[in-house]
Amino acid sequence: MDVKSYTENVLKFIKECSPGQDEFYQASTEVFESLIPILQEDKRYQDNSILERIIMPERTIIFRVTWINDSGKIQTNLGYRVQFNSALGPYKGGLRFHPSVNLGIIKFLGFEQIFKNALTGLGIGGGKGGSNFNPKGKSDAEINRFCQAFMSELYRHIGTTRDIPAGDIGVGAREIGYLFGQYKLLTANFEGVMTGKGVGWGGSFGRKEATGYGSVYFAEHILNRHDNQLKGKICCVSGAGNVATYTIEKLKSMGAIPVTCSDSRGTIYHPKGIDIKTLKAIKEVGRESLEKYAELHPDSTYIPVHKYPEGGHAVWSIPCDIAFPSATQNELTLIDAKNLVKNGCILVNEGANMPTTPQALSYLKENKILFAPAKAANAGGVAVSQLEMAQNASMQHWSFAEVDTKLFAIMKSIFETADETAKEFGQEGNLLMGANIAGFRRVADAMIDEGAV
Ligand code: NDP
Ligand code: 2IT
Repeated sequence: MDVKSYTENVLKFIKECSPGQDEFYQASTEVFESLIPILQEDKRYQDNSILERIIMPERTIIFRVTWINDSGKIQTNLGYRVQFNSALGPYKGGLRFHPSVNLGIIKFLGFEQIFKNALTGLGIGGGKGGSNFNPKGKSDAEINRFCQAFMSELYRHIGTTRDIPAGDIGVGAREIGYLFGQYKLLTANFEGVMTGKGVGWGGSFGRKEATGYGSVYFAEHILNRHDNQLKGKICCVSGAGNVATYTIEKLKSMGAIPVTCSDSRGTIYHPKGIDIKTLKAIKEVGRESLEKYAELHPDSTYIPVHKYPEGGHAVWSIPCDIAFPSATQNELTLIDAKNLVKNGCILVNEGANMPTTPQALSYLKENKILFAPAKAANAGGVAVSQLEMAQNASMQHWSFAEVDTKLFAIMKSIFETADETAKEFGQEGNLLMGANIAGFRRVADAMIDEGAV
C-alpha cells in the first residue's frame, strides 16, 4: 500500500473505533502527515505495523473518584491514566485537573508525550492522566480530599519503573504534595513515584521553572541559528500559570520584554514589561484573577474575555516580535495568526501543548514565520522530571545551577536534533516535521527491536 493511503487508513480506523475525540485526531493527523517522508524511505515501519500500534494506548485506565465536599455532600469525578507507550522507558507524563478533561484530551496529550519524551534523548515512555475535577473555588481541604481519592485508585497502576506522573494544568506543587502523601500512606514506601515534588522532600531544584525556562532557551537557540537573539525583543506570553510565569521570568533575565499574560477571564497588557513579583503574588500565592494586576499597576491594561476579537484572543492582537502561547490547546487561531503576521511577529514558540490550530499553523507556514513546535519547545519540563527521577534513584540532590546547565544543554540538543532531521528529509527549517520524525524514529526503532508487543 502507498504511504499516504497507509496513514489515512490508520487515521480512519482510529476515528471509527474512538468517536468524538477531536483533539486526539488533530494531534495524530498532524504527526502522521509529517511522517510521510520517513515512511516512504524506510518500509520497516509499515511492515512492522508501527502506526497501527503507536496510535493505540498500551493501557487505558478510567476510574470513578468519590470524595466529600466541605458541606458533607458526596461528589464524583472521572479519573484517567492513559499509559500510551513504554518502548523507551516507564510511562511518564503529567496529570491535568480541569473541567474540560475527557478521554480525547488525555489521549491527545499522551500521544504528544510519546514523541516529546523521545526527543529529549532520555529513557522515558509516554503517558498522561487527569480528571474533569474543577479546582477553581475549592477549599484547600477539598483539594486535599480530592487528591487522596484520586490517588486511592491510581496508586495501584504507577511505580518508579512503571509509570511516574507529574503536574499539568491544575496540578502544581500543592496537588503533587497531596497525591504523593496519599501514595506513601497506601504503599508505606517513600520513593520517587511522582515528579515536581517539593525540593525539601525529594524534588529537584529547577523543576518548577523548567518548562518556561526551557521554552525560552529553545527560542534563543532558534534565533541564534538565524543570527538573531532574544535580547530587546517584545514578547507576548499567554497564560498565567506555571509555564507562563517562568517563561516571563526567564525572558526578563535574558533582556527581552514580555508585555502580556492572560488567564481564562482576561489579558493583561503592560507595555513596560510584566512585573513578575506581582504576577506570582496574584497567581501562585493568592490564586486570584488577573484583574487585580491592573489595579496594582495602573500603567497596565486589563482586557476581559468579552472584549476579545471575534474568533481570536486579545493577547495575539498586541504587536510583538515573538509569541509564546503558554496556556492551553487551540488558543492561537487563524485570526490570531493573521494579527501576529500583520504586526511583524517573527517566531511562534509553543509553551503549551498544541496551542496552535491547524489553520493557524498553515497560515504561519505560508508566511514563513519561524515556528517552535510544543513537542520540542516545552520538553524542558519533562526533561527535568527525568533529572528528578535520576536524583531520586541515586539518592543525590543537585544544585539549581547544575540542573539549569543540564536543561540548557538538553534544549540545545533537542533543537539540533529537530533541525538536522528536517534537513535530512529535505525540509530545512521545518522544526515541526523534524521534531515529529526524530521522536517517532527513536520510538519506532525501539518497538521493532522489542518485537510484536
Ligand atoms: P497552570 O494550571 O499552571 O496554568 C494554566 C494557565 O492557562 C492558567 O493561566 C489558566 O487560566 C490558563 N488556561 C487553562 N485552560 C484554559 C482555557 N481552557 N482557556 C483559557 N485559559 C486557560 O498550567 P501549566 O502552566 O502547567 O500548563 C500550561 C500549558 O503548558 C498546558 O498546555 C500544559 O499541558 C503545558 N505544559 C505544561 C508543563 C508543566 O511542566 N507544567 C510541561 C509542558 C507543557 P485559569 O487559571 O483562569 O484557568
Ligand atoms: O506536558 C508535559 O510535558 C508535562 N505536563 C510535564 C510532564 C512531566 O512528566 O514532567
